[in-house]
Amino acid sequence: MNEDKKMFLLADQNRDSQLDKKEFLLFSHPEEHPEMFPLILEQTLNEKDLNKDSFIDFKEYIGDRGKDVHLFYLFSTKENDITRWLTS
Ligand SMILES: [Ca+2]
Ligand SMILES: [Ca+2]
Repeated sequence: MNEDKKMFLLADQNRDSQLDKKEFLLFSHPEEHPEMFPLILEQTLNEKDLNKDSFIDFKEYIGDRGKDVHLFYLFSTKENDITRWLTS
């Protein structure tokens, strides 16, 4: 099942296969509705968890964004704990 279909089914709270106004808001702005959070979380995990171990580690979290600027920044800070964590 694709992601939009899952989102649609979860938003369709009375299961009539149509979205009324309230349900459409759930579908179009899921991040504003707590009942949609489990699905957002699942989708975000799937997307970010590159090695599929069900955890998002820091490298997965920063992903492509962190390759240059962010890594340089992190390694050049005095936050030794973060540096150790990244390199371990
Ligand atoms: Ca409905
Ligand atoms: Ca992972």
